[in-house]
Order: sequence, then structure tokens, then C-alpha cells
Amino acid sequence: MAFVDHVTLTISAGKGGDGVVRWRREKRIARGGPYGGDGGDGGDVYIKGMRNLHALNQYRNEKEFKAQDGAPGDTKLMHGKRGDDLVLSFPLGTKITNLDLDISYELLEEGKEILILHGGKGGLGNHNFKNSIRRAPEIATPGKRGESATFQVELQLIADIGLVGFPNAGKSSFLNSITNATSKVASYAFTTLEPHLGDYHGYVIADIPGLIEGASEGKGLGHNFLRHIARTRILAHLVSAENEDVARAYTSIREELAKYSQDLTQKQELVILTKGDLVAEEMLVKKKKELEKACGKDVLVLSLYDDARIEVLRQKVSALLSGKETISVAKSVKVKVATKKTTISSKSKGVKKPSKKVILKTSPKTALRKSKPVAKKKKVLALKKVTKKAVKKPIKKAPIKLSKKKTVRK
Ligand SMILES: Nc1nc2c(ncn2[C@@H]2O[C@H](COP(=O)(O)OP(=O)(O)OP(=O)(O)O)[C@@H](O)[C@H]2O)c(=O)[nH]1
Ligand SMILES: [Mg+2]
Repeated sequence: MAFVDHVTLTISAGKGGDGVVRWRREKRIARGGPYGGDGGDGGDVYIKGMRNLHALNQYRNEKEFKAQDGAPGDTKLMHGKRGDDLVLSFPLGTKITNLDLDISYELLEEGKEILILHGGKGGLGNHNFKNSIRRAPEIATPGKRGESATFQVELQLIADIGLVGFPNAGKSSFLNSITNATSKVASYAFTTLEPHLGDYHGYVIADIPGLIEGASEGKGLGHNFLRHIARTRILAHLVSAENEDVARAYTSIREELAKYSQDLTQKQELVILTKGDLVAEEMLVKKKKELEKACGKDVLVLSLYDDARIEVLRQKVSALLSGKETISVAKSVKVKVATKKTTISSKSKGVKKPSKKVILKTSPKTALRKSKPVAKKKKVLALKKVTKKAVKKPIKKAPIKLSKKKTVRK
């Protein structure tokens, strides 16, 4: 079920009840005097975090909320009833900003109520204005208005597991297979347009739209939703066995995560090779090995049509969520390191033709080849042009002297 991600609400605390003018009229008490009670205070407004994924949905249509007003005072000095407080519930992890005052609240603790608006004070009844001179004051004050403001509500979900991967990797299928979620599944990219959540024995699994290379520059959809998994404990990284180069598919996504935040690459990561039924067994074993080499840990194979594999995955997920098992945190994606190392190659201006080998050396893994910034690539290309004229063949021994001489002659 889809859920509301952002809403703007107008919220008001209750108005204080009015104080009243009343007189004491009783047998045997002549000129009883002022007898009007005070108004009750208006209700306050609180916000509260709860473990209900769809708590934001209730704000889809209704946007204005108000706590109860205080009741007016009454005769016999009776105080008006205090207005009931209004408690608004949101899913845990919601950030609520008072746009008028620019104050933000984050709901990180289940059940904890935070006061966001004060109700107005009740007015004073006429008995308050009695004194030795003014014996019969015809004065009572109205109740004060409660505080009111516009709030921006933003869901920053605290899911336990976040699913990441390319579009079509089988993320939604995986979510649906192990939870009660009904995330849309189809054989085209970007089936999932907004995050979907599944409840796995009380734990939340968040399926976000597929990521693609260049997402950090605004391509695709998934990047906009990475904040939803920014606070998850564990990532499940799904790579489809349909990919010719599974290692490359894995590292591309890792790079996108790193570009969003290195923190995302520091989480426990469960790597799953999906659609295992679509490739021959021999090929599947090969791909699994390639993927394990790229990620440096065990990879689980999943096929929607293989109950045994789904069960193994379920058990793994349960063990991770309960903390019985942990996955060693992967090495961070060294986007920066790759940049540094390419600088080394560019330092050797015209000295040595940057062969493929040099480029490979720049990154620890094959996948990081693509992580070089575009500008660096251009540098290497330009370098190739220069050295093409200067050096016909890549010189293996003492390239520095040779190429330098040649360049000087020219
Ligand atoms: N044969 C086979 N097909 C699968 C398996 N898992 C998923 N699929 C198919 O792969 C296609 C994509 O699956 P989805 O679950 O929608 O993929 P997704 O990663 O959520 O895709 P986006 O929402 O676009 O990011 C669907 O047609 C699924 O039926 C599997 O184990 N075996
Ligand atoms: Mg999907």
C-alpha cells in the first residue's frame, strides 16, 4: 500500500473558554456579589510516534486539525471545562516542522508525546475583578486564542531493512514474497514509483524505486528516496542474475549509494542474486562467485519459484533482524581513492602512455573503473592524444626518459 510521504497541515490548539459575569443570588444573602467563573483553558496539541507505517495516510484528505476549545465559566464561580488535548500520531521517524517558527521535531521514540502548540488560557470571570471599591464589576475577559501554525510533515522512515538495486532486480517481488506487502511487480523498469513497505514480524522492510547509474545527477527516481533508507540498519542489495556482469551491477549501485552518503556503504549489507531460475545452474554458480568476489561476502541466491531458497533467505533475514547474526560491514566505496589514484596517472603527463593496465591499477576493483570522474577521464584521453604523437608504442622500460626526450625534440 502506498503511503503519504509529505503533507502540510494547519494545526491549532484550542481557544480558552470565556470568563463570565454572574451574580450571587441566594436566599438570606443580600447582594451576593460577583459570582462568574473563569473559562477553561483550550486543549494543547501533541505529536506522537507510533509503529504504524500508514499513520500518515489519515492526513491524505484532512489537513486541518484543532484541539478542543475550553468551555466558558459558569455561575457559582464554576470553572469552565478544560478543552481536550489533541494528540496526532505519525509513523516513527517522521519529521515535523513548524513553518511559522521554523522549529523541527523528530519522532524517534515510540509513544513519546511532544507538545507542539499550547492551548489558549481561559478568560476570567467577574469575581476576579472585585475589590473594595468595585463591588459589582461587570467585567469578564474572553478566552485567549490557542497557538496555531502550519506544519510540514515529512516521513523519514526508520525501516529495518532497505532494498536497493537496479530497476527490475526483483526488489518488489522479494518484498512481496517474504511480507504481506503488495508492491506492484512488472517486467519493466521503474515499476515502483514510490517507496513501499512490508511488515516482517513487526520489522519494516522498505522497497524503494530502482536506482540507476547517474542517479546522483538526477537520473531515474530512486535517488530521491534514498533518505528513506538512510536510517535503516541493514541494506538488502539485489542483483539480478540476468545481468551479464553481476559484479559491475553491484558496484554501480554501491557507487550511487556512496555518492548519496558514505554512511549508506557502511551498513550491514545482505547481497542477493535474484532470478536464479533464469540462468543455467553452471552459469548461476559462476555469477554467484563473481558477485561474492565483488562484494567480499557470501551471496544468497533467490528465485521466486524456489521455496527452499526463499526459506533460506527468510531465515537469514530473521537472524539479521534479531541480531543473532551480523554481516561484516563492507569496505566503503572508495570513490575518492579512485580519484586520487587517477591523479597519479595524470601526473605522468606525456611520460607514459596510460594503458588499460594503468587504469585498472587506479581502482582496487574492476567496478571502480567507472567511478572516475568525467573530468579525469577526459584528462586521460587528452593524455592519450599527446602520447600518441610522442610515443608510438607503450614503452615498458624507463618510459620516463624516453618520452621526455621525444617530447623535447618535438
Ligand atoms: N523468473 C523470475 N522472475 C522474477 C523473479 N523475481 C522477479 N521476477 C520478475 O522480474 C520482474 C521485475 O520484478 P520487480 O519485483 O517488479 O522488480 P523491481 O526491482 O521491484 O523493479 P522496479 O520497481 O522497477 O525497481 C517481474 O516481471 C518479476 O515477475 C524470479 O525470481 N524469477
Ligand atoms: Mg519494484
